[in-house]
Amino acid sequence: MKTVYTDRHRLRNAKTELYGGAIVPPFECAERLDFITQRLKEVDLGPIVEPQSFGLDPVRRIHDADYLDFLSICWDEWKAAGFEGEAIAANWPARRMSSRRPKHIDGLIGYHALASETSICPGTWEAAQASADVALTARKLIAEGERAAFALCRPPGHHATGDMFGGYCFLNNAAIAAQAFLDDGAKKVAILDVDFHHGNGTQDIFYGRDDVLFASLHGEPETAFPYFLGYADETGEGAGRGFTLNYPMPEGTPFDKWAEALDDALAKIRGYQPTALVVSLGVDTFEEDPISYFKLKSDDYTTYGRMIGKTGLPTLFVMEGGYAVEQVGINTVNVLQGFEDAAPALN
Ligand code: SS9
Ligand code: ZN
Repeated sequence: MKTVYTDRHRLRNAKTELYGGAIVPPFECAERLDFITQRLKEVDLGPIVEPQSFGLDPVRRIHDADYLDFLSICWDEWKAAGFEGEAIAANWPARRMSSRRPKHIDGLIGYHALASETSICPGTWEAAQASADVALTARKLIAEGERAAFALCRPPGHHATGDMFGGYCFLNNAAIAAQAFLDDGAKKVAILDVDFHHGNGTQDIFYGRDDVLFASLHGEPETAFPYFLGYADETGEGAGRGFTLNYPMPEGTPFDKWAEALDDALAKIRGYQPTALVVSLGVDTFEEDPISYFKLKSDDYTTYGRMIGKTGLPTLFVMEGGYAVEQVGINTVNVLQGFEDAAPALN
C-alpha cells in the first residue's frame, strides 16, 4: 500500500495545550509521525510519496469561506493584538448569547472554536492545508485504481466541523476526501471512524445527507471528549436519517467488546454498498494512550485491520489521533498490514 506523506506537517509546532488547567506541551506532536514513518519503512509496507497540491476548491466543498478566512489570518491578528502566548479561545457564544461573528480576534477565535485545548501557532494554517492535500492525493490514488492508500495526515481532522476547529483538528481531511470521491462521480461513500474520540466534525458535516454513511466507535460522551456529541440516538436528520451510526462505549472497553461494535458497523457499511470506504484511523484506543480509556493491545490492531480488509471495498485510511507516541507507529501499521493480509494489493 502506498503512503502519502509530507514533512510540511512540521510547520505546525505548537508549544502549548490547555490541559487540566495547566499549559502543557501538546499531546498532538510532530514526533507521532516520525514513529509512523519509521515503522512503515521497517516493515516495508510500500512507497512513501509526496502529496500534490489541490488548492482550496476541494476544501471549500466542506468548510465555510469565513472559517477559512479566520484560519488564514488568526495567527497574524493574535500577534497584532499584542498577546504573548499562542492563540487560545477563552470566550464562546454560550447558551442564550448571540451567535453574531465578532471582529476582535479574541472573540473571533471563540466563534470558530469548539474547545480550548488546541492552540493556533505560526504555520498551523499551512500545515492544515498540506494535511488536506495528503488526504486528497491518497484519494486520487484509489480513484486511479489502487485498492487502498494511507493518507498520513497531520494535523488530524475528524473534530473539525464546517466552521469550527478543536480537538487538534482544523480541516476535516476525511470529509474533504469523501466529498472528492462524490464530486468525482461516486454515488455513495462510507466513513468509518475508529479513533477513540467521537468524530463530531464528520458527523455534523454529513448529518443531513444520505450519500455519506458515517459510523463512529468511541468513548461515551458522558465521560469522554468531545462530550457534547456521539450518543447512540444521534442517527441523522431529514434525508440523512439512518445514515449516522454511533457506538459509544464505556471506560475500560476491551477489544472483544469493541470488535462486536466494529462487526456491526462493517455489516451496515457493506449493506450500504458504497463506492469507497474512508477510515478515520486513530489509534488512541490503545491501552496505554495517555488521554483515552479503551484497552486495545497492539495485536488487536492487526485483527481489526483484517476485519476492514474483508469488506473488499476500496479503502482510504486517513490518520487521526493516537498519543502513546512510541507505540503509535506499530499500532497504526498493524492495521494496514492486517488490511493487506485480508485484501492483497491489486498489483
Ligand atoms: C482529555 C482531553 C482531550 C482533546 C482530545 C482530542 C483528541 C483528538 N482529558 N482533549 S483525536
Ligand atoms: Zn482521538
